[in-house]
Amino acid sequence: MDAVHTISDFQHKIDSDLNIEPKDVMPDKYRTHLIRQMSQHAHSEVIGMQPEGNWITRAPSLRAKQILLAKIQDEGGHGLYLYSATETLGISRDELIQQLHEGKAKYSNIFNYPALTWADIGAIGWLVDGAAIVNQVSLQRTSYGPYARAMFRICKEESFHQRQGYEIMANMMKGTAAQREMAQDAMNRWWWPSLMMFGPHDSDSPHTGDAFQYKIKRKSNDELRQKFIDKTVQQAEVIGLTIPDPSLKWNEEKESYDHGEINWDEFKSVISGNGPCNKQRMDHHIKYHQEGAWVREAVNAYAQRTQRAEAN
Ligand code: BYC
Repeated sequence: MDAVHTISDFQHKIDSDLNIEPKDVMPDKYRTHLIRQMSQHAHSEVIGMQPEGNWITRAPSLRAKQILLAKIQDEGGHGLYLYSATETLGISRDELIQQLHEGKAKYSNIFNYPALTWADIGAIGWLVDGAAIVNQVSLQRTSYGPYARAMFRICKEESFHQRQGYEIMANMMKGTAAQREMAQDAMNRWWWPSLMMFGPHDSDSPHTGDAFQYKIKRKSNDELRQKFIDKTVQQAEVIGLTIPDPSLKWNEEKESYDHGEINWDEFKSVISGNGPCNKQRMDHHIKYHQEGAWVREAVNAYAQRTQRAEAN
């Protein structure tokens, strides 16, 4: 189908499972929903570099350091694709960053927890990237073309990240008693916040209705969370880690795991700015954004000079 010129063309494209593209006419509600979700996604990728960046100088081997550096660089790249994709909706990168700094835009709850030990780097790669993949594979079928296409590339890189985290955890579980204890401690601290990454239960999720109507979401928060739990419990068992949930139990009938209740008070507190590292993450971002102003000015000046030279 050619470019969309009317709202009824838009609906026809949505109904036919075709991607909406930047120049298509779209309802304001669709545009603002996407700007909110995609910018939060971009901010999460970039803020997510901080807990891991903290370990680059302390990685236990040169190999581990190289892999971690490459992973963190990938996350920065994901942020850039997502900011560019969001800009196609008619908002500038400056405005998006300003919304983040003013607390008007959120980023994932998970990056407000500290990475205390090397095992936390394993847990982040395995659980956090693992949860992100489950969510993002489903977003490969989201209705907005630039977002869906960004997801394809991001998912390929995230699979590598998930494996690097699992490898760290598997190696630690083959190590000394102290290493095994460290891995289990990281598992205990990261498990529940990872489940919170999928957002509130469907019954408490205000955006899910519109997200399904516009085919922005293809699977609900609870469906994706369940998928992640079912796949991850088995991976934990293989390397001898215990999931810190006494209520976790295989349900024959549902062919999936029943799990304990998530602490939604903690989730609400963290996403409202009161998690253990919210202030630290934001202060860090603001400081380096301000210090980088001269780079942005130089890039703009160079682009203007090149444009002038080409025009002459
Ligand atoms: N954290 O109606 P709901 C990565 C908010 S980074 C914070 O269910 P929706 C990585 C939600 O925004 C990958 N806030 O919302 C990077 C809303 O508040 P607002 C990150 C959350 O949008 C570096 C309210 O709660 N992935 O992998 O339908 C290193 C009600 O929620 C969260 C993405 O960003 C949360 N977890 O569904 C390592 C995925 N959950 O906006 C790894 C893209 C909910 O009204 N995003 N809230 O103020 C999505 O798929 C959806 O936005 C969500 C939430 C499933 C997260």
